[in-house]
Amino acid sequence: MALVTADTTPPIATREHTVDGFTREFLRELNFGQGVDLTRASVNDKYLAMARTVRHYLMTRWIETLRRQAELQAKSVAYLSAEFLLGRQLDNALLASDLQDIVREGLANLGIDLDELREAEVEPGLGNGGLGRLAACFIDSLATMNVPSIGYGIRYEYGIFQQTFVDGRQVEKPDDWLRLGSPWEFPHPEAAVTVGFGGHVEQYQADDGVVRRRWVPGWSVLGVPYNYMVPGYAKGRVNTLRLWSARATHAFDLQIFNSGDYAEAVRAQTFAENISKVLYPEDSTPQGKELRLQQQYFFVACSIKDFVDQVLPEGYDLHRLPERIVFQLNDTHPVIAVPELMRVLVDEKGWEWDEAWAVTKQCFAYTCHTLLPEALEVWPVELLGRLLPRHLEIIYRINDEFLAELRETYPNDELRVRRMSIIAEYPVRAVRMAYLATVAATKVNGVAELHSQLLRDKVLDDFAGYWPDKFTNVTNGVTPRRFVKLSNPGLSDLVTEAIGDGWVTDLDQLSGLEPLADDAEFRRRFREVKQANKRRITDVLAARDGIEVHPDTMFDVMVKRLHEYKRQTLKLLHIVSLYEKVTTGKIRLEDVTPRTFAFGAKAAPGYVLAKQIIHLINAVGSTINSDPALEGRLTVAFPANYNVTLAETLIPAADLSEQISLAGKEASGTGNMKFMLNGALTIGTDDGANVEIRRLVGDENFFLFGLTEPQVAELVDRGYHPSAYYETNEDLRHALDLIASGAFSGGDRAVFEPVVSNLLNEDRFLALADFQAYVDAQARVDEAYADTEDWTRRAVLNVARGGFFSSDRSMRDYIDGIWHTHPVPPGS
Ligand code: GL2
Repeated sequence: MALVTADTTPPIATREHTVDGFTREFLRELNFGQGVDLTRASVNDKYLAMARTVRHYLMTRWIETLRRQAELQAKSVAYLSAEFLLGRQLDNALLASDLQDIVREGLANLGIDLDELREAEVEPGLGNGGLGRLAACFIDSLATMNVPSIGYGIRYEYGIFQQTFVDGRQVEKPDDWLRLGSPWEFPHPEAAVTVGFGGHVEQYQADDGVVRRRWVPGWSVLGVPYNYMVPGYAKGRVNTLRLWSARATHAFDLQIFNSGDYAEAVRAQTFAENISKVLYPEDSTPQGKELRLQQQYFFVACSIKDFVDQVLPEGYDLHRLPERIVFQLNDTHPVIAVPELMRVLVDEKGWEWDEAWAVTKQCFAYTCHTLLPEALEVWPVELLGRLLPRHLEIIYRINDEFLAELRETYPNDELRVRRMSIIAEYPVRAVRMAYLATVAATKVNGVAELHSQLLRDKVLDDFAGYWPDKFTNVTNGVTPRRFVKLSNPGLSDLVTEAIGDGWVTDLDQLSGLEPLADDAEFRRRFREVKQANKRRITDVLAARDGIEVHPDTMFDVMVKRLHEYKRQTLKLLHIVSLYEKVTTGKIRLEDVTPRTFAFGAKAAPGYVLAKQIIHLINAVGSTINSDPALEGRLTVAFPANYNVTLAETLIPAADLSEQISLAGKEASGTGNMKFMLNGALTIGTDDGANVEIRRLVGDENFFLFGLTEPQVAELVDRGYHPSAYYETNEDLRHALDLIASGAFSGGDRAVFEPVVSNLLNEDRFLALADFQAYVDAQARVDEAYADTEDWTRRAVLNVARGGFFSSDRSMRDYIDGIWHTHPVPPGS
């Protein structure tokens, strides 16, 4: 690698890419970094030393990437996201540095098992679910594709809570992910920035004689950046993820401390540091908490300041900002960045409003990730004005001008104008962040075709009517590096042997597997891989959770956050119904396809019904699992604390992927894509990206069921009465009655009464309406599974036709349709 590209550039130290070279570096880190010798080193010492050694091997590329970027000032993407659900870092770093074999051998020579050290890594759970994991996939793809980009987010001290089960009930524990050290981050306290809050706005006469307004914050905090490497696969760029940590501007008040009031002395410090203390655990249904708005403003203010003052060269003409950056707003969480950039340009740089708005409007693009009305963030004016008074003024002015523009276009339609106002008047006066984002953004995108269509037709229909060209779709994707190459080495090897390894960066090449679906020998080997993956998860579940499963059963898997709209209850009703029929002799056990029903799901701690559903799944599971007659036939496996690490072993083992949300509610889903790429067949509704999965894989290779979105809308309009389904469907009635009878709660009928009565009386997401269709689809699954060869053929076709769901393709769509950036390889 050419390290010196200009005479004036000093060389960057490199590492010898050999077993001996690695071993030397590793021992050096252990001795000089950890301060221990090999004989006394703990597993954590060895893990930390190895992690640091591995990151050294990526350092040249990182420094080179940063240097080139500073030199070229190529247009970049700043991905603003309150969540980055990274998962473990080590494997990805080993892959990106091409060190896997070297490290394994080098460690083995020292008597160390790489796998033991891999297990020591605590994953950074800085996200709730799909939205956060998507951000992590996107930055992986951007680095691999050599696109200049930076991720900006929050370094939560506590990530998504650790879930445990006590008597089947969810109990949350703080996720102290930093406690054993965090070798992947690079703190830069010297680059801290100050962020203000509260206070008031004042008028003053500027030097040029013009009367201006400025914000006088009441208090402020420091944002300390922590940099993470984002290494692209195979010699790609090493981009940066910059996460902000809040610190107090003053450690504590010495005078108060001296007077003996210790708690009071550190109060301000505690208050400031609370901002980045913990990730809010609500997925898709945010609560309008003040601290959450503080978090949002904190990280976007830090990021904009960082970009303008640090990343851009000194004296950069901000009128040209859109040539240099696009801020991608990952959902509404970072939307306060819009008035913040306006404030910087107007108040701090002294620009005219129109000038600033013209530039600001070109710098943002907005991705919406939801269809649930309760997930569209709205901030009461009272709260926003108290915390960010100047921003509220700016939002009002943006809105005033926008409404004036609308009145010109729709002079006789005041109703429409009010509907489109950024400020809602009811039930309290509040700022609609999705509307603000839509007004400011160059493009607004949904995350799957159906979702983008529903955004245009329903959620943001007035805006789509006004700005038809602003709206677009980018279907989500997942990184094949983490979710195939690393998590499913057996399948990766088989695929590479068949079609070469180009698929890792060009997933469309998987289509080369298509003819092999008809090759009996390939199918046999494909099945062997699946079987080995089932054995692997069987071992993991036994060791991790003490759960016994049988690798010879069909693995039927539903892993995602617990939410009513995702309808875990639908799957549960199917299981209960099956159990009821077997135990009452309505069907013979020999006729039941042996299945392992696997669940993984966290419920937001304040979401009472979701937690009751978790309890019910566990209760049904323990009844079924302790029935000796069902041993090896029906098993329910619900490991606690589903996270990225568990996903990486569970998904490759799945035969059947459950994607059963009510049509029109799941924006996209990304788990559905991971299952497909790992050779599971989907049972699913016509929702989110399922629609595209089914179109690509073909109807015959997908188990479709349930109401379509228009049918749902029609049924709800007509008036939905869940009890009618209970009354007319005998199987459903028996299943619900069994739960209500206390059969799964030691005879106590009260325990699950709320779940049952919610389904019977409310059932917001129409589980009962789709029950029969779901059960029928499951019967088709059984039938198909019985033909092993044909099932494998379909599974191979799922892999072969899944290339579209690479996050590399998503990135290409964003680049072509929204960002208009260009790749810049590190050494170019
Ligand atoms: C989500 C959607 O619910 C999910 O369907 C989508 O795949 C992801 C990523 O686009 O975004 N929206 C959301 O708030 N969360 C999601 O997972 N948490």
